[in-house]
Amino acid sequence: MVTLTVTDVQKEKMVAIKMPHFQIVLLSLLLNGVLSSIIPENHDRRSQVKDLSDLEHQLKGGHNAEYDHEAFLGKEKAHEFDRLTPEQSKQRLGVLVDKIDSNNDGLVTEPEMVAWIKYIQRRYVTEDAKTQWANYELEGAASMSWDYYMERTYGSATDETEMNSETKLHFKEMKDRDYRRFKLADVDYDGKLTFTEYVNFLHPEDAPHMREVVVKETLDDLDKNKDGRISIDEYIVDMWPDMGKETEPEWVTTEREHFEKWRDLNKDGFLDSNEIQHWVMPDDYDHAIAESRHLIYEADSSKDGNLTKREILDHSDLFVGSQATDFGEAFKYSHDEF
Ligand SMILES: [Ca+2]
Ligand SMILES: [Ca+2]
Ligand SMILES: [Ca+2]
Ligand SMILES: [Ca+2]
Repeated sequence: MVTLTVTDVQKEKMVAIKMPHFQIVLLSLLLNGVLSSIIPENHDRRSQVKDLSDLEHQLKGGHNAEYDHEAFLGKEKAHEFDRLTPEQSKQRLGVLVDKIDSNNDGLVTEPEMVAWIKYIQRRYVTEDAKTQWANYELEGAASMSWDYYMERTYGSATDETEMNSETKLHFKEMKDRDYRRFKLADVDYDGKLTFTEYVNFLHPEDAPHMREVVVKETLDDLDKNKDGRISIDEYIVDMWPDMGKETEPEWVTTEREHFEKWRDLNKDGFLDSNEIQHWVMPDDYDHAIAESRHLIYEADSSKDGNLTKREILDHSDLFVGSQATDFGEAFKYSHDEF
């Protein structure tokens, strides 16, 4: 077994598809040597989710193209499609359509699209956890203990005696946050995470029993004045750090309206835990339905509520994107990977 230093492990994680907040922060600590800024946790997730939970908003066409591609293809495959020529891209999209049309009647219906999007989501989460599990050199291992996790994540390379007190404090916060997640993920209370438990540790947003930790972490990140709720300014500054320094762009004004209209359900001007949960983790099934309806609505030229392969290929930009600018990686890709 190759012994890696913690720094090497952390560097490997840079290429991982998705990293929990603490790893990103740890990287910036290790690489910069100073704690310059904290990267907002899972900001991409929240910004994706917020668009998706607004079905009405989506149907009006106010959607995020990148999100559509990721929902339809999976995060990793979405980027691979970006590297294909338009012809290659359409050819592979056609192969996908045959898979999505599970009863082979030539029409992709809403339930077929919903099943596909749920499958893609699940696959992404599992693949991501497999990559991380391998980074921890746990292939074949039954479980990971807390001590092993701590050693491999924070390790001895991070000599706390050399840290200033602010850095030390942030390390403590990161470890506390990990411990909270770890305990909640460890459903059989044996102090170790099986791979299945680890999947939920890494992607708590997909596991109902982990929801409270996602709400808590979101609140911790955004609630700057620590009054236990998120004000509209705390909400806005998280996505637009230049708040107060520049003239407000239109998308920020739109976000303010979203906060008032969709997020602050009881209209008291703040987001409480319940409202945060509704925001960052709307029901998974609703999610897949909303995205499916959006895709069908946009591509359904004949307006019969279903999609033919022709309709999907005619709207390939919607499903897989269109910028084939970098062909360098295209030929590494195996054609039967889907
Ligand atoms: Ca069908
Ligand atoms: Ca366990
Ligand atoms: Ca607050
Ligand atoms: Ca409220």
